[in-house]
Amino acid sequence: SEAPLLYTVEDGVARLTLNRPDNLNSFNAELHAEMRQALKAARQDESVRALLLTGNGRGFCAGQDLSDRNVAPGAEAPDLGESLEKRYNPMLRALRDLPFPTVCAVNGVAAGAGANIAMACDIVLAARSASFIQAFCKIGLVPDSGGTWTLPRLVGMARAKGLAMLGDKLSAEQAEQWGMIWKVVDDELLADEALTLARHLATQPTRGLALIKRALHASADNDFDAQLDLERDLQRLAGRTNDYREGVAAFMEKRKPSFKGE
Ligand code: T3D
Repeated sequence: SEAPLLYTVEDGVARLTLNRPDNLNSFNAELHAEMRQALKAARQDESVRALLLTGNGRGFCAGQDLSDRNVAPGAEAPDLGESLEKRYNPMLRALRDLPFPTVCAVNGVAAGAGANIAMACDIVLAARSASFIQAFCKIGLVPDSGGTWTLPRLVGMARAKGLAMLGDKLSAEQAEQWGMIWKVVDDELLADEALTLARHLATQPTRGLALIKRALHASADNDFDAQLDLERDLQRLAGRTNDYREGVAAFMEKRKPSFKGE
C-alpha cells in the first residue's frame, strides 16, 4: 500500500504501522496528518484497549523527513518551533495520554524523533538488530518529542547527556541493559511477540491500567507525600470498576478472570 500509515483494529488492538520504508519511515506532513487521525480514531473507538506502533521495512522511524526542510543559502529559516507546536507535540501528548496501554515494536533503527516516539510508549520491544540514535545533535538541533524529559528519567543524566550530545548509535541490547526499553526480541520473533503482548494487554483491566499510567506519569513531578495522595484517589476510582470486582471474584473462585475494560 502507498498510504504512509497503515491502521487496523483487531482483537481490541489498534495497530499503527509507519509505512514510508524508502526513507526509513521519516515524518513528513502527510504522515503527521495520518498519525493525528489514527491516534484520535484509536482513542474514540470503544473496542480499542491497546495500541501497537511499529514500522514497515528495515527501519522503525528516522524522525523528521529532512528532505522537507529547505536549508538552501538565502532561504528563510524554517520555523521548527512551529513544527513542534503544531505537529510533534500534539502527537506526543496524544500518544502518551491514551487511556490504554501502548506497545512499540522497534523493528529497526529509531533515530531523532523516531527514538523518542518509541520511548513515549508504555512498553517498548526492540528487534535485536534495532538501534536508537539521538541524531539531533549531529544537525545542530535539540532532542525533541519528549526526549529531554524521557531520556534522563529512563537512563539517568550521565547517559542522557552522552546520548544527546554525542549522537552515538545505541544497540537494542545496550538500550535494554540501560533500562531504556522493556525487552530485546530476536528479529524474526518481534512482530509476533509484540502483537501477542498487545493482545494480552487488551484483555486486561483497561481502566486500571490507565490509572497505573496516570500514577507513574505523575510520579515524575510529585514528592512521596503527594504521590501517596494520588494513589489514594486513583485507587478509589479503580475500586469502583467492574474489572476490579471481576478480578477479586475470579481469584476467590479460583477461575480465570474475564475483564471487560469497564
Ligand atoms: O524539522 C523539524 O520539524 C524539527 C523536528 C525534528 C525532529 C527530528 O527527528 S530531527 C532528526 C532527523 N533525523 C535524523 O537526523 C536522522 C537522519 N538519518 C540518519 O542519520 C540515517 O539515515 C540513519 C542513522 C537513521 C540510518 O542510516 P542507514 O545508513 O541505515 O540508512 P541511510 O542510507 O542513511 O537511509 C536510507 C534512506 O533513507 C536514504 O535514502 P536513499 O539514499 O536510499 O534515497 C536516506 O536519505 C533516507 N533517510 C533516512 N533518514 C531520513 C531520510 N530521508 C529524509 N529524512 C530522514 N530523516
